[in-house]
This record gives sequence, C-alpha cells and structure tokens, in this order.
Amino acid sequence: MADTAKPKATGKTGSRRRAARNNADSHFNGEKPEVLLDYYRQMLLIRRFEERAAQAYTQARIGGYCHLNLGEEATIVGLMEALQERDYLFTNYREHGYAIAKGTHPREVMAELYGRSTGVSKGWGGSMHLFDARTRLLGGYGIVGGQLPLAVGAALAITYRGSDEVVMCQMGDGTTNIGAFHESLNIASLWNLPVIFVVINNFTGMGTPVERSSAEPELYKRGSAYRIEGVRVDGRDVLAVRDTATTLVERARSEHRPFLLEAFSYRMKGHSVVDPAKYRTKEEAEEALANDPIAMFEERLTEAGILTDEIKKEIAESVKAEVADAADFAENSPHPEVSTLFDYTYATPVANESRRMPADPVFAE
Ligand SMILES: Cc1ncc(C[n+]2csc(CCOP(=O)(O)OP(=O)(O)O)c2C)c(N)n1
Repeated sequence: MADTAKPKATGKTGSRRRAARNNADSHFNGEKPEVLLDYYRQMLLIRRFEERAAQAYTQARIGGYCHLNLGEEATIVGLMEALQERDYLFTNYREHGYAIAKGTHPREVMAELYGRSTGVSKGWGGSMHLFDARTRLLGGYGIVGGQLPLAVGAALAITYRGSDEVVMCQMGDGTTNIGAFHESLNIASLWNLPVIFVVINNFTGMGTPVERSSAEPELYKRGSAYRIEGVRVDGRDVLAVRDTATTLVERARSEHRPFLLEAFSYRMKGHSVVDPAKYRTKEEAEEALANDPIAMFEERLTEAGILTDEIKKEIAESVKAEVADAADFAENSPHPEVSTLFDYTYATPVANESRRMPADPVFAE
C-alpha cells in the first residue's frame, strides 16, 4: 500500500538542480534546508503511518472507529511547530498525526490503535482517545465538540495559575454548528482565555458539504459574534500554517485572548476507514488527490534543489522502517488485563469501584 503512494521521481538533471539550489532562498525566504526537510519527513511519516493504520484496520488488527489524517499532514506539522512544548493540545478523534507531531512515539500511537497495553492510553482509548500528559496532548475526543469546553477549562486553569502556556483546540468544520462551539467561544472571549480554536476545514462533515450546514460558510468569521478575531490559512502549505499559527499562539500568550484559525485542506479519503465516500463525484475525488500537500511541498523542495533523489529515497526508507517498527511493536505487545478496565476511569481511586466484569459470576470468591 505504502509503495503505490510513493512520491514520484522528478527526473531533474544535475545542472538544473544546481541552478534551482541557487534559487532556494527565493522559494523559501532563507528557511534552513534541514528544517524544511524535517517538516517533509514529519509529513511523510504521518502519511505512511495512516496508510499502515488503514491496512491494519482492514486486516482486523484495529477495532472500533478509525479516522485518518490523509491530506491534513501540512496543517498538522505547521500547527505543532507553532506550539511550545509546554502548550496544551485538545483534538477531535482525527488525531493520530497530531499525537506524533506533538511528540508521542509512533510505536505508542500504533499500539493504542491496536488496543495494546503499551499504547499511549494503555490500550483502553483506541484511535479516538489518544491522551499523553507528557506531551500535553489532553485528548482525543469522539464526541463532536466534546473537546471545546475542556480546552476552555484548561485555558481558565492557566489564567488562574498565572502561567503563560496556551491551549490549542482543534476541530472539524462540522463542529462549528454544535452548541458547545458557541458556548466555548463565548466564555473564552468573555474571560479573555489564551486558546486558539483551530477549525480544519476539509469542506465536509461526514458527507455534508459546509455550504449545506453552515449559514456562514466562511468559517474564520464564525467567532465574530463573540468578538474573536479569525484568520484563514491555506492548510496545504506547512510554512503558511506554521507562520500564521505562530502569530496567533504568541498573541494569545501575550494578549490573553482567544483566536480562531481556519485551515483548509482536502480529505483524501472517506470520513473514516470504512467510508467509501460514495457521495463524492469522481471529479471531487480527483480534486482532493490533486491537492495533496505532500506532493506539493515535495515539488517545491525539488524545484529549490533541497530535495534530491538521494535524500528523498533516504527519507522514504527511514520513514518506512519507522512505521514498520511501530506496527511490529503494536503487534507484539500484550492486550491490557481486563482487571485494569476501571483503573483510568477516575483520577483517584473510587471506593465502590467494581472489579466484576459482566461475564464474571456474581458471587465469585
Ligand atoms: C455530538 C455528536 N454528534 C454526532 C456525532 C457523529 N459524528 C462523528 S464525526 C461527525 C462529523 C464531524 O465533522 P467535522 O467536525 O467536520 O470533523 P471531521 O470528521 O471532518 O474531522 C459526526 C456528525 C458525534 N460523534 N458526536
């Protein structure tokens, strides 16, 4: 699967590559090549990870729901580059790539998808509920909009303690129509909380286009009723996302204000792994593939002489190995003990917590 989606060789001649290298600055305004290649690698890692997850799902290695970040890689890497390590992140259920880019090891993410005890949520969360306090990823939520009030609460805690972290709260376009969106934006603005609401506009909430669900389809404007400044960015462009998000993150930190960032990109597959996306026309499906952010970045890097065939091969191989290692790790990890089912339900032990499972005899010794 990963092989068929391998980036195409560009076939540029050496002299053209050299000439292009001289143009690198005009393409990228003095960006360091190693930084650009790191972004490229991160994006490719997320792509290959997700492809492998899709494969594992169809082989019944992964259960439950599974939503992929295919097509959103530039947005994810750009957003995570804008955060400091101490900043908090809340996401919806489409979050594998965010966890990896925020610093969780791909092994622990894959193991969680497989429901193994070595997973980042000890195997009890699954695809939609990745949680990593070490990297300050505070979930992974399956309820549309469920993450928003919690993100606002985290921002309130930051303000209450007088510290200088910010909260980023990611969501999909469809989420802007849920009540929690409006309640959360209202309180965040009223109480001057440092939270960046990021709307990933992939133009579709499950199978419903934005224009059919939002009276204001220009989503960055949807905070205006709450006096929240909104900005739209091309989510296919990792550098544009990084720069725009960095400005908002730093403004939230210094001005103690919420902001709304809309990043648009294309969902390359269906809503979840099991959705064949039959509601899309052939043209729409082709349009999504033509807007592949990795292919676009690869072309720019190649034009600038930063991504040579050799480097491309090297990165592709190391990414392939890392994903294979993550899948092997997951495959060979144990399932969690049933007796630990309630261990992570509450922060503190609960006096009458039941250890009895439905299949256990009621009067067991
Ligand atoms: C409260 C609630 N209502 C409905 C659902 C079912 N549901 C799951 S995903 C989804 C669409 C959300 O679309 P969007 O916010 O655009 O996010 P995307 O899937 O595009 O990332 C819906 C309606 C849900 N999980 N929670």
